[in-house]
Amino acid sequence: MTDHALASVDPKIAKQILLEEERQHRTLRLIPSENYAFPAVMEACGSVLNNKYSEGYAGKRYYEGQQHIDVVEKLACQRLKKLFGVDHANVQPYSGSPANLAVYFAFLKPGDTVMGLGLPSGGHLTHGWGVSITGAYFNAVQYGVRESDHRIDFDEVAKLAKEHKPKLIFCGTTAYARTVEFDRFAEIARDVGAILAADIAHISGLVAGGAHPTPVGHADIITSTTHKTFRGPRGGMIMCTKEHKKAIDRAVFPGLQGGPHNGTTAGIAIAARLASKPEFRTYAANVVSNAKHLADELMSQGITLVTGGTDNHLVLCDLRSCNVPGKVAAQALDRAGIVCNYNSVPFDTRKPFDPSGIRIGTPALTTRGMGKSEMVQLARWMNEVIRAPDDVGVTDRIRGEVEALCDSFPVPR
Ligand code: DSN
Repeated sequence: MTDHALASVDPKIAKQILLEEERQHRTLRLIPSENYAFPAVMEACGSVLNNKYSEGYAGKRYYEGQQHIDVVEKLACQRLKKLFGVDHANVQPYSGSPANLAVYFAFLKPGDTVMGLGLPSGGHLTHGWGVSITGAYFNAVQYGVRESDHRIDFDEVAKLAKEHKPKLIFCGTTAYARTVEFDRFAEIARDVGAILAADIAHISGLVAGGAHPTPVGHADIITSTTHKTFRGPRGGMIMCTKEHKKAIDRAVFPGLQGGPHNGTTAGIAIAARLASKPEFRTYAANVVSNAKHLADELMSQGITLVTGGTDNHLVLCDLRSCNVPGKVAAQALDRAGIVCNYNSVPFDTRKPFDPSGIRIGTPALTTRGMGKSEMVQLARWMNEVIRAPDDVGVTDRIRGEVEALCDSFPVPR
């Protein structure tokens, strides 16, 4: 075998990977959908499994040479079934959006009605938002959050469901700091005969680790990415009850995709194994307690939080009372080594590309082993930067302090 080290084959790309590795080490990663994958997952993703085509499912492939891939895929499915307590798991979706598209393809025809949480209320593009194919090809009805407390308005969900009779209801969020009440969604879906799909992309690690109620027993279909709180590879998965197994499998392949990404499949299997360990339950609980500590300290610094706190891994800051647009704050924080994303807040009057809030979360910092005192310190740094986003002295000083903290909490390798 010839060992062509990346640095000699493509020094430009090698350099950027090295710099990115350094950036990930020297900054505080607060984007709630990001994390550090388990090192064993990274190893599997870069393995020879990349080189194999495997269209079909274990035991029924369109290519020979599946002796090892079949074992890997079966292990991934078995482990997910056990971990989440579901009848069936499909690990082939390339990521969360294709997983959700497969659900549409399994149950809806173009023009059929789907209901989902609107993007400005913390939903996802693929839950029927207008600019997504799901809003363009289906009759999408969007529910929202209450203006008074920014929590999901179940009266509105029930009313819209009765009025529009959707075939499919999506629940699940990308910018919502509160527990998703799957039981209440299930009751509404049952009343109107809709399929309920729970998109747990953000919280699948919390669900697996017992830090968020499970949708199992409430939702017919569960979709997720595998790289967020779950700490697996960039990928997707769909879990479902027995009755929907065939429809889901067909929708993924041959409906939507060709060959699965086998390195990713192995990564999902590894993440599922690691997520079943007691340490992962501790991790999931710590993600939530860290988010609460961060939220509490931000509020005591005078920063307004949407819904006034958090139940999960995520905190949505409304910066209108600080008179700083979300993007200005996010860019200043980035200069200080604190990486988050600007985000709309419910009923935002600013545009999505220049909104009023920032979205932060604790999955990655918790993976690095940070706890309460680091969260308190972080909230204080954030407050200083948000109050003086143009003050280079402040951002430079905090950047140095952030780097010192990062050195004490190395990223998993
Ligand atoms: N990109 C994901 C997030 O950041 O929440 C959703 O797709």
